[in-house]
Amino acid sequence: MSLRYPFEALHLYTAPLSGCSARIRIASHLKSIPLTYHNVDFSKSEQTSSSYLSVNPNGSVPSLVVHTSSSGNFTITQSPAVLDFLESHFPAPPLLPVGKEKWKERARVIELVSLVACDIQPPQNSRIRKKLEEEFGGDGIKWARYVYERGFSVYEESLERGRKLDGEDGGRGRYSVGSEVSLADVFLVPAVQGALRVGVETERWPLLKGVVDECWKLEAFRKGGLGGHGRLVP
Ligand SMILES: N[C@@H](CCC(=O)N[C@@H](CS)C(=O)NCC(=O)O)C(=O)O
Repeated sequence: MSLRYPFEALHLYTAPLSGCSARIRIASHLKSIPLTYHNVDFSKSEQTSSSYLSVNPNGSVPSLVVHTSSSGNFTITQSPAVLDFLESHFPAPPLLPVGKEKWKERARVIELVSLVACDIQPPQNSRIRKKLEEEFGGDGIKWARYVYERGFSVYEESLERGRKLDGEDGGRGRYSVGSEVSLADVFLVPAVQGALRVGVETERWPLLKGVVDECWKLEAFRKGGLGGHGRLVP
């Protein structure tokens, strides 16, 4: 797929093991959007270099730089804002349920996205863990496990509630919300990959594990996920 006016090119600042960047990579593969990748090397602290801070003052990935022919470059930081941009301009396939009659499904997707984006990912982020260890003498890995385990238990409960709402309707319930891939799955899979890296196994959340296994059958998740090497365990 080539880009349509008014975008000339889309440049993604990303890091291979960044779950927040993986959200964008997976969504762009699902939607067949061509992105030019720029790797930000965390091992060299490039995310806090002055050149990268001029792109993203939060010192985090992802950042999407949109090159336009009419008004120069426009930078979007924060993965939900980037995903909203992609959803608006590349609506197929939709990753957010559309239409008034789908209001419950849409609310469920945004609820699950928020659970990962607000209640799971930020508290276990590497810079928080580092601070916890260096300034408060805490155990960053143990903390990350706690955050993931608590969050995934809530996710599992939400899936259970959703399945009850959907009833025994044929193939429904394969993914986080219904039978279509949504942003909820795009946020969940990289979070599960991050959790595996700190030793959290997903067997104890059977619905969540089922969703992740189903997503992993899709190339977009294998290509865009953490590491991008086609493995669930990075
Ligand atoms: N709310 C931001 C979070 C971005 C974020 O925290 N990204 C992580 C990687 S997943 C990062 O760049 N961390 C930098 C660091 O820990 O120094 C978003 O959704 O884009």
